[in-house]
Amino acid sequence: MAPFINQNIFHAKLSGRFTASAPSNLALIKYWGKKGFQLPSNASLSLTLRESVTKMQVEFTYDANGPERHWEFLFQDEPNEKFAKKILGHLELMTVHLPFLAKTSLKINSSNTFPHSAGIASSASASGALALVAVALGNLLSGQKFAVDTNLALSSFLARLGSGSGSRSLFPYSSLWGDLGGTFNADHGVESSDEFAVGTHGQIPFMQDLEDLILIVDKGEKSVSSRDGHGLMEKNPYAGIRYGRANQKLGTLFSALKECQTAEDFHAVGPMIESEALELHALMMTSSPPVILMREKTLAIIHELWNWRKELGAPAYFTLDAGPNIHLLYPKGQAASVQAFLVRLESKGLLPLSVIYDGAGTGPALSPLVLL
Ligand code: 2P0
Repeated sequence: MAPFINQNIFHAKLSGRFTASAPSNLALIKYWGKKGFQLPSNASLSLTLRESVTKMQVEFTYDANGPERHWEFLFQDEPNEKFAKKILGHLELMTVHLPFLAKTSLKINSSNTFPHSAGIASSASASGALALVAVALGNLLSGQKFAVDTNLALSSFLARLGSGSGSRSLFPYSSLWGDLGGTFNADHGVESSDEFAVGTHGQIPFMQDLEDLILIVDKGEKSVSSRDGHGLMEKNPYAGIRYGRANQKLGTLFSALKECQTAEDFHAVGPMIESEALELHALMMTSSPPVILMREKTLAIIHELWNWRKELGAPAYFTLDAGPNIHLLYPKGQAASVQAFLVRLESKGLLPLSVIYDGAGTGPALSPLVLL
């Protein structure tokens, strides 16, 4: 696919500012294990979040004949070494495909709408926002005008270089990343690819109606980074079974989601989502060294959810990311019932530390260019 942007840059010097925002996303079928460079060992399917968003303001000066480019990163107006390392590393990787970046000085100021400690993937939203700006800048400097879908595919490709899950942060409501082969593509009218993610709202519009109540049970730093977690899959004894099985599960879930129309229909897909979350954690537990990211409270809340569902039949199911916090997924219209669940948790001494009301979102946004 790369290099995909025409490198005929028409400007000798240009300064301006782009502001982009990109959401985080929540995988229903998980990306856990890589091959090659930032390619997934299996396909993943995600919900694009609405409230958990990275906003990035990027001031740029492209100067074909200027001095060395200078890149500067601030997180919420302050220097942040850890985030800067990630973002600047991502820019280096993008420069391979977008050589104009080597002559572009950048001042990036990034902020998140969600607390870092919430365990929501800020690397996904940040890499999505940065890639969006990089593509917009390339188009501006080269005068290329791609169709919207092409711009998103390019952005997704570039986001992937910074964070695999970031490739899925650029599409409304739902996204699929990973090559599932010709039969899946033909059956569902999707061009699935390892190189970039695609939007799947047209195929599975039901995802638009999903809400995600995030129950924060622990605010500590993760004991294993995602990058190290992916690495652990290389020697996981179940890796061979996992990748084919994950793709198969994705196909089954995708077909079932296509059939969903009413809130009650969520019962047909919820169990698959829960079992996939537990499978992700089972993979961590069977890695060497083993990793346990769930806390006592995570398990207690899961058991309480199961009891509650048995009694009341509410269409609410959990998933987990690579962390201890619970994402309670339910179709719109179930808010009162979910509130009752929180009251029930309180009565059992299981109230989470905090909650975030999130849900399906429309995806990224790019503000018009401001020339400086
Ligand atoms: C996912 N996770 O599909 C899975 C589920 C965490 C649990 O993708 O190394 O931060 O940057 O490509 O994307 C986390 O992995 O890893 C992740 P990198 P990333 O959302």
